[in-house]
Amino acid sequence: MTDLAAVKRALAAQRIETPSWAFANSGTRFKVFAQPGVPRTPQEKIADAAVVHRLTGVAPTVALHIPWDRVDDYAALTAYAASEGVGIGAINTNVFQDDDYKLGSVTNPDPGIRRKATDHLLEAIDIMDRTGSRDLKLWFSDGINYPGQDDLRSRQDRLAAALREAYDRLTGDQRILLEYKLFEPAFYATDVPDWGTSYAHCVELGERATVCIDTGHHAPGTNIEFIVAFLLRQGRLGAFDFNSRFYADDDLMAGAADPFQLFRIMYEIVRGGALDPAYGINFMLDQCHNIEQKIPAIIRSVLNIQEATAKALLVDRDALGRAQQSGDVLEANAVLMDAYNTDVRPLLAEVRADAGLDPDPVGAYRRSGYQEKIVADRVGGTQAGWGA
Ligand code: RM4
Ligand code: MN
Repeated sequence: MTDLAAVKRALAAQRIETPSWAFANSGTRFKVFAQPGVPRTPQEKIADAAVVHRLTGVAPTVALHIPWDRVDDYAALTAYAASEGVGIGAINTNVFQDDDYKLGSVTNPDPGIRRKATDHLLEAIDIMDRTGSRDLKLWFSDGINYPGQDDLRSRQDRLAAALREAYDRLTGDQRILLEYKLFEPAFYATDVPDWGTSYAHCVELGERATVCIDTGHHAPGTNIEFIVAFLLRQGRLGAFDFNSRFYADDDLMAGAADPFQLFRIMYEIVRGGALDPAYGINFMLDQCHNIEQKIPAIIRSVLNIQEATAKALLVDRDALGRAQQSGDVLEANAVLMDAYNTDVRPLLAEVRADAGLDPDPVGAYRRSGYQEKIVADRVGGTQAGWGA
């Protein structure tokens, strides 16, 4: 029997981090469609993130991307965020947009370029010192397009050396989240292509290095919940970049393409006791809203994750365990599907009402007048960085 009060408490305590870049313009490599009212500054991105938090109650931190969110005074930016009711979350590095990085950043054959890329990682840790951020999120676009273009194994050595330098610079509760991605922009071989590579580098580095799973960064058909279960068992799952995909790294709203997959992932999280923020997993969004309005799309993504989580919490684990133990395949599957097929929207509406929130955050956003206000106030919003 599921304890409904406990389910509601877990849902109220859930935390989801929003990405600053999702509030700004983005696009595909074919076109960036500019939207009116998008943020022009890191402060305006933070203000938008604060709106998402005020309406959902579960998104109290916003991740920054450097250099897109570079400012002179990070203490002032952190104070501004606090005044808006949010905190600065993970610091994302960007070693993929400089001409120097054509043949790689930390894995580049040129030691001077490797130095520049590694220095950027260290700069990001300096920023964490000033914002109080715990997480350094590393994603390397490094890889090669043609067999023979560079030595696969030497590139791993160069990667390990740069990671070591960054790792040794961490203090306090700071940690590294090492993200992987199967392909793109490199097409033949990527230097951190999969969770196994990320995991092996994390183990080599030490306990403060954990894997970040971006749900869009796998081959089609990959069983992501297996990766979740495995990494949790090893104590090496540090974070998610949630988004959804139909084909490759589509960066669509979490839960839009495959809500059942999101449920299966969240079930492994609940099963592993890892939903509680105290466990330390950073549940981030990493999305781009190319054609839809950004703030309500981010709110919708948060709600989709909440719905998947509520269903995962509703799984009758005693009944599931009994069915599994007795080898009752159909019953075990039915127990899981019963939870998935529950309409949890009324339950989440109650959780929001209990927290003094509008039960319908997307509707509340539309009624708030905020969209009209930013369209009027903000002229000349910037891109997140793509094509800039
Ligand atoms: C990458 C990766 C990173 C994100 C950038 C914008 O594909 O997912 O997490 O920082 O995109
Ligand atoms: Mn990502």
